[in-house]
Amino acid sequence: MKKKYAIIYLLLIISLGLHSQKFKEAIPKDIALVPIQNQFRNSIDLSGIWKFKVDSLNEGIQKEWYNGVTECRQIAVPGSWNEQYTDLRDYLNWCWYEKDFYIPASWQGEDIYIRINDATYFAKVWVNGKAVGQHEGCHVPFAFKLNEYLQWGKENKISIQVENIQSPSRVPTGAVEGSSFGNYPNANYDFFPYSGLNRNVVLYSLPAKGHIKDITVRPDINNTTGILNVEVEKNGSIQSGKVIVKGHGQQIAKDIRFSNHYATTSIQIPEAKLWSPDSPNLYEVEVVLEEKGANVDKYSLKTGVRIVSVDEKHIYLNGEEIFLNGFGKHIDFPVIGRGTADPVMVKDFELMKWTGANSFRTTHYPYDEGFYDMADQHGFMVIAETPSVGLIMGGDSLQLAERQRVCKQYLHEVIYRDKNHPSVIMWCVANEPNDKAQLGMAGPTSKATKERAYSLFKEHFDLTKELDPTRLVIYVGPMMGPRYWFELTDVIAINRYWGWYTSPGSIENGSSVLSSELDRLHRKHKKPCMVTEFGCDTYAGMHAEEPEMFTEEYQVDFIKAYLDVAESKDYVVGMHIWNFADFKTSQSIIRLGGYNLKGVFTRERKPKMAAHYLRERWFNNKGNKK
Ligand code: BDP
Repeated sequence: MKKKYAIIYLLLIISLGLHSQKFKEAIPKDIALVPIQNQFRNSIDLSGIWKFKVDSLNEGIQKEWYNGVTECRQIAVPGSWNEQYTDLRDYLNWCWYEKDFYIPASWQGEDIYIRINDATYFAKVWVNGKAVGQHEGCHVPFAFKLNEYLQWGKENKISIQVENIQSPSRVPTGAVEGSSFGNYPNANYDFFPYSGLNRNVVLYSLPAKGHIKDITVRPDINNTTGILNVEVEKNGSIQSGKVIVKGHGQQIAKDIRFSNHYATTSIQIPEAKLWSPDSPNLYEVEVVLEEKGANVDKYSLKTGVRIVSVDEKHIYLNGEEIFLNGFGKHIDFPVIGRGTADPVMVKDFELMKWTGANSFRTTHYPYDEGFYDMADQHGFMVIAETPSVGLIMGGDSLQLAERQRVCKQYLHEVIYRDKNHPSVIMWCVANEPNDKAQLGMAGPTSKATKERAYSLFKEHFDLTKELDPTRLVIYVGPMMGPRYWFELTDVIAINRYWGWYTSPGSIENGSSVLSSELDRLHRKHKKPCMVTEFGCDTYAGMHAEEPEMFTEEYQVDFIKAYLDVAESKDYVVGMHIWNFADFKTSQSIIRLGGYNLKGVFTRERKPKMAAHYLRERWFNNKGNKK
């Protein structure tokens, strides 16, 4: 009998051994430059219909599905699986994606990479049945070099296994015991946990001889001269190159020489055309690698000359006071879920402009790169947020350490990817973090827990400033949340719903609480303040003679009262309405039909009365408080 068990055990070990594969961790630096096409670089977008198979028992690896899935469904990439299949609406467990592709013969001899722009939340990647790598995290790209896995002149197969299981050790956090949300699926955040390949997957080639890995452009201004401080990182043995800045009738070139793969230069642009919301002037920065007089690689990006600064009461762009009128948003649309859809993005910019907004926050995760390009071109100021939403800075030490690791990874990914966009004026390291000793716990936090939370949270700010000393850094504080963290921020940013979640029905009461709270915060911290979220659920088409909760009239009056408070205070620097449009979230008793209805537009982008009100108030008075 014993012998029988020993044999079974041995067979189990052997079979596990056979299936144990080594997955490289994705390297954040590999996503620093978005793939482009020019005479040295190529790319192929793998968007389209992929094979798709649900793996609720997580048996795919053991059954070697990486060699090809059978009896599968079809799925569109980009797009969230939860919206494409009825039975998968609330499904967050493992799924497999598979696509066959050819590499053009002309790419032979180049370095070939794959960039997966969003595999939420945890993904493993195989090419031709061989384990390539893995990545943890939502709504951020990752890339792997593929050369050793590819076959030339034959079909290749990419397989991606993805899951979005909610867990207390992940960011954002889910399945938190005792969480006040009481929602399904059990996410510790208020938007639907849309899963899978939400953005496109791109194959791209880079010159194998040596290529540009990263370009960091830091702008400055000296009187009328614009300065672009450029740092280039490359790989390979090439030692020299050029940086050329083009735009507005000027072309300025400088030679660069590399030492330890890095080169820096500073380009002066006389009479520079600065970037601002009114005049979103852009310059092209082209970097060329050269060897023996011949070009080996070239990369161009668009950026702007502008500086951001802050004092006790104001934020300045190029030395001029600015006021942020705008929204918190979501990437959310029927059928597409959190998937990238260019027509929706274009429409959203059109509608934001229609209201007269000049800014938005990428709540509550980084958006597709296209958003930042559009913002650069249309003069929107962006508060770029990481996926660290509803972050819990206390609780079990192991889980806390895991979350801290992922938060830092996000900061690298987000800053490497988005650092050259002039539209990004602030980084937001976290939305509504808290310092609870236990997950989901209410009540006071002990001194020791607070101290631990403070020093860990400070690391987020230190890292952000180290990676990018040129932008403002904030976190967004919740109602009744810890206030001692405001010491760390450049601007006090708060989300407030007085008159909605508290004193319901009384806008007057709510706005007067807001007014005195803002005064207290400013008196204590001597920093400019911004309300990064305020709003109320509004059922489109519901009306009342006198404002009443959920009616369009209540939303207009609520927004008006909050904007009036802001207008009366010279240290308030921005008001972002929650939310631009209605969006899908987990089911709960406070979310009718699984929707958060705080949009000033419906989910289909039809205006509520509040959208018209904002247009009246903002459009004719661009950039002003009124
Ligand atoms: C805020 C959160 C946001 C929610 C909003 C709300 O930052 O994600 O959707 O509350 O309750 O606290 O509508």
